[in-house]
Amino acid sequence: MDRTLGRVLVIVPTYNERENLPVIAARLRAAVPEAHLLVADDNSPDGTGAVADELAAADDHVHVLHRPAKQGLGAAYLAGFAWGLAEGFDVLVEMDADGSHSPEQLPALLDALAAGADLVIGSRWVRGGKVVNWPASREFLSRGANTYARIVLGVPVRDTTAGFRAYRASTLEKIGLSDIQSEGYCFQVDLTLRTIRNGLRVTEVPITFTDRTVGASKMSRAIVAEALWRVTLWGIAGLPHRLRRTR
Ligand SMILES: Nc1nc2c(ncn2[C@@H]2O[C@H](COP(=O)(O)OP(=O)(O)O)[C@@H](O)[C@H]2O)c(=O)[nH]1
Ligand SMILES: [Mg+2]
Repeated sequence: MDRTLGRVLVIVPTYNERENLPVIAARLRAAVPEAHLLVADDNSPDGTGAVADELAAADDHVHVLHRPAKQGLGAAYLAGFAWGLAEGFDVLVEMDADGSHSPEQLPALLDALAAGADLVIGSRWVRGGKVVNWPASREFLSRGANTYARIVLGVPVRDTTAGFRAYRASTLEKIGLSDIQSEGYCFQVDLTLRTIRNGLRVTEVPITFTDRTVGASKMSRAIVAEALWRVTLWGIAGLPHRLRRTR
């Protein structure tokens, strides 16, 4: 792994991940020992926050952000980014707690960042990318959402909803985080679009995404609905720009 990137912070949002968190934390600490971990917990009823505190007490590379209530993935990441930027981290990574994203594949994402990308997406839908154990309905939803986003937004990215990614701190500073309203998984599309519209470089690296075996998904109809209407509005708002480009 390239060491010129500087200090790396991996942000893991949690809501009811008490059994998964210690496993993913240990895997990350073993796979990329120099990286720090920030758990952003939304006051999980199952006590994930207390589990995170125990991990942090035993390891100076583990930190916890306790948030008051379930406010969605977007809000948890924005709070994590603000914490990491204030602490002076140079790279901010997003990763799920449930084992779907392999910490062992993080070095590949970091290598692509070191090679010149401003945002690296761990992608299921590029050549070499895979999903394991996903029900057909989830694969259909993800493929459909990505195809819709790619066409409506006109971005050349195969997996805009992916949640395993690495940002340079400079990317987050440039795209502006203060006016982000996306709450659910469309947060990922939002940040991809902002990165591209700011003229920054996005690279997709193939990953193997393995569905969780423990705990429950927080995916909901409300999250899908939010993604659909926001992506549609972003597409309409971007139309004048796209038409100018093609003329
Ligand atoms: N802090 C926080 N974490 C969340 C929230 N919603 C989902 N997560 C976390 O985000 C990650 C992805 O969610 P998950 O339910 O696995 O989504 P799926 O893989 O798309 O089914 C997991 O680590 C969840 O615990 C939320 O509202 N707040
Ligand atoms: Mg998951």
